[in-house]
Amino acid sequence: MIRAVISGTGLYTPPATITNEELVKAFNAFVELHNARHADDIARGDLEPLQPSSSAFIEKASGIKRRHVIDKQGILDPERMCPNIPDRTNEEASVQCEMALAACNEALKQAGKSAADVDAVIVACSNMQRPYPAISVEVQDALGIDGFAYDMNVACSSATFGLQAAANAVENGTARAVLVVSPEICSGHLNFRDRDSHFIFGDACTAILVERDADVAEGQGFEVLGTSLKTKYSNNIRNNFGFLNRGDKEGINKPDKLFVQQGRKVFKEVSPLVAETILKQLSSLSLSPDDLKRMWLHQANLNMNQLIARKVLGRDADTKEAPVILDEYANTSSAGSIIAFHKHKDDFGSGELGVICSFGAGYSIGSVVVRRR
Ligand code: CO8
Repeated sequence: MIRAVISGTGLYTPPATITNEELVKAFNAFVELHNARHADDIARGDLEPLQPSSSAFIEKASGIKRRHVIDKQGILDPERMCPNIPDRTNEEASVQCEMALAACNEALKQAGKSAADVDAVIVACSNMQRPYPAISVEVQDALGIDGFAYDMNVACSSATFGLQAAANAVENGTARAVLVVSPEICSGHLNFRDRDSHFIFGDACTAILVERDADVAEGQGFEVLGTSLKTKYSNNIRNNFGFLNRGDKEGINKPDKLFVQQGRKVFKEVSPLVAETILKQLSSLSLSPDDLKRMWLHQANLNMNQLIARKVLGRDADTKEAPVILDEYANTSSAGSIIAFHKHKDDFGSGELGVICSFGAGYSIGSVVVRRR
């Protein structure tokens, strides 16, 4: 029987960073401008003044200290509050393709493989720069892979759902090796004028190479023991941006065409679902939580991760057991749990076990149990 193995991972981190203090300064400058422009409406009581943001709140409520972004200047301009990412010609590589290449090349190098060893590319992320041709086919072409590629989107769970698709393809023989790439440009769909969420996201790209066990040297990589996916419909994390927007007279100008969430409800509803999914999966693999050395959890909120880890382990987890990268990266959607895995896996000894688990919009949960070979 063919077993799927994660033989390499890669990460592209945009060089520009924005601290909470910088973000809050820009937001508060926007608030002052907005309130001054609407001073008459506010004085008449027709409009509530916007309230300032605070970096102390952001760090306490989320654990986020800074984020990496594709463009800093546009986000911090109080008159713009959106990244500057100019269109490119059809002959130039797309931004997502460029990020994907950097991450894929690192994953291939880590695995000691080349494009000739790979049959498929899955670009799995929350937002695609364009509908077609698929970003994945562009990446496939740029890498020189003779095979197939497709894009998929399951919001924050895109990478883990992509991992299941890759593991299935390898195990059923439809591909020798698959690259799962998650170029997340979350700043492109974040409403930087919304106090409740302007601090939540950052940009990054991860790549994972999944190969069949026979092609990976003994003792190298992580065997995929099992994948478990769960979805449950909810409007609590929503984005109504889409190809039919031009059919509405307001087009894309309404705030619901950007990321919107009921953060409290998400926290309360998703945390128990995630713990339950992991526990069920461990039980189906005849494993117990004590068998896990590490949980590489989705990186949206530090308090949420601590609660989930406590629910799974029955006690508090330390940062070795549930590593944190959201302080540095913020929420990078589906890339988050993979960044945690990429950065915190090298101390694993043969036979040690861990779980990669994502959760987010949909709701969607993707859990992947792995064992170091
Ligand atoms: N500064 C100061 N005060 C603030 C701010 C701010 N920026 N924002 C809110 N407050 C105030 C509120 O007004 C409120 O005041 P009051 O008590 O007087 O009403 C108080 O602070 C508390 O507000 P909240 O209850 O909203 O604060 P929480 O403690 O719940 O923290 C969080 C808010 C951080 C949003 C938290 O609820 C959270 O992280 N929840 C989980 C969210 C989550 O996991 N989401 C996952 C979604 S991501 C996903 O699936 C990917 C989708 C695709 C991505 C696309 C790219 C954009």
